Parts: sequence; C-alpha cells; structure tokens
Amino acid sequence: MEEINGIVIKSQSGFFKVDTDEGQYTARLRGRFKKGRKLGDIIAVGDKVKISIQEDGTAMIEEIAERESKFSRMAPTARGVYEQIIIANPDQVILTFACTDPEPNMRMLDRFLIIVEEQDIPSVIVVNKIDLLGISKARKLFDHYPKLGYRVIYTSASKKRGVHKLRKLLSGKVSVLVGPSGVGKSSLLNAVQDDLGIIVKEISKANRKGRHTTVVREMYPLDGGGYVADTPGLKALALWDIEPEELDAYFPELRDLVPLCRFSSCTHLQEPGCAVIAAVERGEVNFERYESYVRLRLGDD
Ligand SMILES: Nc1nc2c(ncn2[C@@H]2O[C@H](COP(=O)(O)OP(=O)(O)OP(=O)(O)O)[C@@H](O)[C@H]2O)c(=O)[nH]1
Ligand SMILES: [Mg+2]
Ligand SMILES: [Zn+2]
Repeated sequence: MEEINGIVIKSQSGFFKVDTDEGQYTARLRGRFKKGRKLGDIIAVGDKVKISIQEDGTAMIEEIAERESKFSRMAPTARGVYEQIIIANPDQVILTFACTDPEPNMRMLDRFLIIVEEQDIPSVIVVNKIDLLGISKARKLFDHYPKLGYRVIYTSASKKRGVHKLRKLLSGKVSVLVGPSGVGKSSLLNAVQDDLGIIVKEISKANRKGRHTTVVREMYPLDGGGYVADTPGLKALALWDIEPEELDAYFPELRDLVPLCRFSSCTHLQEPGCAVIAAVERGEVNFERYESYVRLRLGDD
C-alpha cells in the first residue's frame, strides 16, 4: 500500500490532520500504538508520520518518526509523572512578553529560558506592545538579554511594527509562541498572516476554558513555508530534570563565574568567597537575573 510522508498539524478527539505534499488528510492512529504503558504522549502536533490511504478513502497513521526535538512539560498523574508534549519537533520557541500591560514578568522569562535550554530548543524573545511604552523604554527593560546572547525582537501587533521581522523569523520553521496571557501572542500571529485571524482566537478561547493542559492542538501553515502554533497563556511549567545544583549552568552570565567560587559546592546564596555574589555587588550581573536565580534555587517561585 502506498505510504505518504506528512506532519501532524491538528489533533482532535482521536483524529489527526496530516499535512503532506499531496494535500491534507484526516487520519486515525493504528491501534497498536495505543498498547502498553504510556509515560508520555505517543503522538502530538508536529510529529512526522507516514500515512496510508485505505480503500474507503480514510487515512491511517502507520508510523511515527522519532522526535528530533520536543517542547514538553511533566504532568503529575496518579500513575506517576507523565510527559505531555506541547509540540513535537519545534525549531524554535518564541518567548512572548509585553513591555507593559501586563508588566513583564522577568522571572517567568528566565524560567522559560532555562526550560527551553534544558530541552535544547532555540528561542527568541519577542517584546510586544511597544506602541504603549515607546521603543527606548521597552529596550531598557530587556537590555541585558541581548548581552547574554539572547535574541530580542520588539513589536507592536496593533501598529504592525516589527511584524516583518517576526514573519521572517517564523518563515520555513516550526515555531510555537508561549508567554503570559494578554501579551498579544494571538494578535501577533494575526498580524503576521491575515488568514490565521479568526482561527487563532477561537483556539485560544477553547483551550482556556477550564483546561489546564496547554498542549498545542493545532499549528498553522505559513505562506512562506513552515508552521506556527499559538498557545493560551502558559503559566506553570515545571523546571523538571534540573537539579538545584545544576541551575547556575543555565545562566550564561553565571556559568563562567562558578569555577571561581571558593567552595566547589557553592550555592551562590551566602557563601564567603562566592564569585557570583561578588559580581552582583560589582554590578556586573544584573540584579533581577540574580534574584531569579535565588528564587528558583530556593524553589519558592
Ligand atoms: N496596544 C497594544 N495592544 C495590543 C497589542 N497586541 C495585542 N494587544 C491587545 O492585548 C490584548 C490581548 O491580546 P491577545 O492577542 O489576545 O493576547 P494573548 O497573548 O494571545 O493572550 P492569551 O490568549 O490569553 O494567552 C488584546 O486586547 C489585544 O488587542 C499591541 O501591540 N499593542
Ligand atoms: Mg491568545
Ligand atoms: Zn558562589
């Protein structure tokens, strides 16, 4: 039987929309995939699959390719920790914040940066609503991130500023927008491509309704190639898999200081001879970033 390669772009009650070179098909998953103990999602939006077309015209998913990357979260369940795939095979995660309304939550940004680095996914920071604050004030708020090697793009979805940069960034890639509620993720996608409009809004609303899961249910093909997925305001993503002792390695500005601390087991919270604390005192490490580190290290975030 002929098999066609495709990518899952929508997941809905056991049906999967698969985008292929020969058009889109709605497919079901072969029963054998569902057997056995499941510790994580077997299939997710973004998965690369092989489908077969049955005689009656329906399509079946015959094969799911091993994921090259994944953006996931650990969900505690009665049977143990379950890995929820937010999106499979993302090329990048767009960390979206507003420079104001709502005020940017830098700790949340730092947390996201750690999570995507831990999951080995490239990320770009998008700062939206610059029309409300002005570009220079917005820049000042996020000033230290480019210095740490993170890319920052400033946008206004309402005034269509910086949108061309975002469009270019998304083109040809699989991306997902994450960030707090109300920062303008859906608005930005609407600005990037007209025909995403209504759909994006509906998805966001549907996802928010009493649901805590934030996995992507649909991603949208882009005119310039690639796909983009929207998410409703993500709040809690656990820093799973990261031991407190490893946390300093996820802060680019702390990494090189750590070997200079007097004690090899230094927590950088209070020890004498701590190179991190010294650098903070000299103003070489951004205080807010250090505060993020402390809060995450103490687990009181
Ligand atoms: N002034 C201004 N308002 C914006 C901009 N982008 C979005 N908004 C407004 O901010 C509000 C929230 O926008 P959404 O696009 O729904 O935000 P979201 O991030 O998708 O929010 P969730 O779906 O709840 O996660 C809406 O009222 C938008 O009109 C912008 O660039 N400037
Ligand atoms: Mg939205
Ligand atoms: Zn130290």
